[in-house]
Amino acid sequence: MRLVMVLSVILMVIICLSGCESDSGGIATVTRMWVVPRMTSSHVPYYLHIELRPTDSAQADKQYTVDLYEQNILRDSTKVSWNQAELNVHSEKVVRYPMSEAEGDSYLFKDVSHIFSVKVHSSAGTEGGTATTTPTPASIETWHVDDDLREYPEAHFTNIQDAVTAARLGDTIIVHDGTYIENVDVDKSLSILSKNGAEVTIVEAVNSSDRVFDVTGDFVEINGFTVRGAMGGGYIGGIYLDGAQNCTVKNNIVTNNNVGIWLRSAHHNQVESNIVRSNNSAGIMLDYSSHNVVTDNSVNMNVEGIGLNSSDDSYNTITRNDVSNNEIGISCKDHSNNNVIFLNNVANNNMLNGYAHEKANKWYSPEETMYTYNGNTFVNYVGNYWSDYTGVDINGDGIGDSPYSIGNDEDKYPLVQPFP
Ligand SMILES: [Ca+2]
Ligand SMILES: [Ca+2]
Ligand SMILES: [Ca+2]
Repeated sequence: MRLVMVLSVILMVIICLSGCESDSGGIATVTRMWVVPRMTSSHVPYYLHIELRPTDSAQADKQYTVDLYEQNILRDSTKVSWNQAELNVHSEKVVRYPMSEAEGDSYLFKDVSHIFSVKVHSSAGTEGGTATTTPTPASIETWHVDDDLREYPEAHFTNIQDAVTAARLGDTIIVHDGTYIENVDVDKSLSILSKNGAEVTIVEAVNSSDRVFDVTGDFVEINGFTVRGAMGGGYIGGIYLDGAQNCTVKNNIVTNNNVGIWLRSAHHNQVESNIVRSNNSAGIMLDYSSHNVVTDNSVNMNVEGIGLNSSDDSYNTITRNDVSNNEIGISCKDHSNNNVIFLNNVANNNMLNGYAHEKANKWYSPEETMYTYNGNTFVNYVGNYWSDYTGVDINGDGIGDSPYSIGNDEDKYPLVQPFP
């Protein structure tokens, strides 16, 4: 008897699912399905969001159940309803289901439509049957921006902010060659990418007292722009991550701002392969920010090259950067601790190559590493190259035999040649 029941349940599901495929007369269609990343204010790290558009079969003010299936197995349910005004314009509604952090991570920005499906139905039995629908969700959308509509005449917008406003979480914005005079506020997870790189895609502050890119959303990527003209004092930077997490700032040329790239209370971000030069104060500044990676940047001709500035800057990794011809190269001010700073080339900075307020950071690799020097292979910790290091390397392993002094701290393994 029990076996029969189980079988019939399975059969019902199968019937539903096969029926779903062909049923176009359901209550609602799924127009979109996406995973929303961690919001700092939320207790649940991720939600699966599903956008539903009512069909003509939907009735006003009736509560419908939305069953979520994950790979054809019922996982969760929630409710949705529309009033008559909403039905008149087929107004979309978003329902959402909590996900674990691990799930959210693996589904984020992926096409989840082949994993999840939904069934929208009225309360069982009372409405003369169940209407169902299977999603044909739109994939993540790509928006095109072109300032003069020359490179991309079909572009959706001529400025970046309008695209950011129109886009939904997880969308991609492609910015074509041009000069964009604007200040862009990015408050949601988006990839904002130039089509052809920073040399030909310029974003310049229209209001020099505002940031060029002001990022408050998590999981934002800003890739391939010249960013300039945020010259005002105070908390003004070319690219400013304000409490943002898991963002990527990559392949940009950041120049002629107050601070070039500024992370404030921003964690787990990647700042990579940017050219940061000729900014009025710091090139790259980390402020109350932890677990960020700053790597492969060229940081030149700023007042301070890379600055870790305030308390609670910790567990950041600063590596493989060229930091030269600034007034001060790399500085760790008070209460910046547990940062790891290694394999940087710090050269020809006018006042100081390095400064540390206290002995609280590692100015060498977290682990011993294998490297070759003059054709020989060695295993050791590796520090940074400092152009004004005066020590000697008697044993010829490429590492100075005495520490390099950095304010109140030191690099115990200074490199005697720049890192290639
Ligand atoms: Ca253009
Ligand atoms: Ca702004
Ligand atoms: Ca040595």
